[in-house]
Amino acid sequence: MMLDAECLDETCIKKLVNEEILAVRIKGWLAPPLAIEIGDKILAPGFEGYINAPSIGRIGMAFYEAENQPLLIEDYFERASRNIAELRNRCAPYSSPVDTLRCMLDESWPAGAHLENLYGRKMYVGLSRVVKPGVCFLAHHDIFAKDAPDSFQARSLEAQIACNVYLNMPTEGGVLQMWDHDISPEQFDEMRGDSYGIDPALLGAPTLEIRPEPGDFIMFNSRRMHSVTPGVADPRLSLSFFVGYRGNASPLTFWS
Ligand SMILES: O=C(O)CCC(=O)C(=O)O
Ligand SMILES: [Fe+2]
Repeated sequence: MMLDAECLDETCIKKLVNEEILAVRIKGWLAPPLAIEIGDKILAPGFEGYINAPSIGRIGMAFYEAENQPLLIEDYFERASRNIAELRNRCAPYSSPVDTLRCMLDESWPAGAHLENLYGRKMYVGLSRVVKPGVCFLAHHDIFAKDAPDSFQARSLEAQIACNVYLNMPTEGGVLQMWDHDISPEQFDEMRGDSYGIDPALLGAPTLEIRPEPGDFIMFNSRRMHSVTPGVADPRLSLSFFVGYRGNASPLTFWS
């Protein structure tokens, strides 16, 4: 169900998109002390809460926060390039781990990899997410076509992979949980009501549990249900984006 890999390569991406595995972990992708140092630099100037999940902090804006509302979508695109530069600046003099991963995806995938575009505009990539101690990141799935239902670009994805670099972790908890069984978008929307997610207890025992460590890089099938257990004492900081797959001959794309 989970593969421990040495590096990001074509084989592990294919196993994920073919649903042979739920997740791939590259342990110590960044040296833990470097991950923590970059994490401190990212947090130092402060951050805001999600529009639709205020107990979870973030730097940058995720496309799914726009919830298909035209003014928020405009806001998202208008801030995209500034938000990309913001992460770069916060990481300096180190390179942004997201920039490095963008290069590695392009280098490892034969057809290349590039920034996703939607409605003819470049998307944002490189969201920093902060989950405070005691907060449960509710169970949900991430499906691009649900966030942009009128877009051919979004509907043409054959698979969607969530990518996370973990920079800081709570002393306990903060476990990524995943479920193998599918919940249809309609069924999930009915269960969640106005909330972005559902109580993980409603899903029964998770198929896979991973407690990331600072420096780990994890990719998983974002169309399957997943959640994060509450942490103790320290905030859980990760850099997060999605990778879209449209067949072996097409470039991968990335966005947050
Ligand atoms: O922080 C995590 O471990 C997973 C976050 C998540 O929901 C995602 O990347 O889609
Ligand atoms: Fe998610």
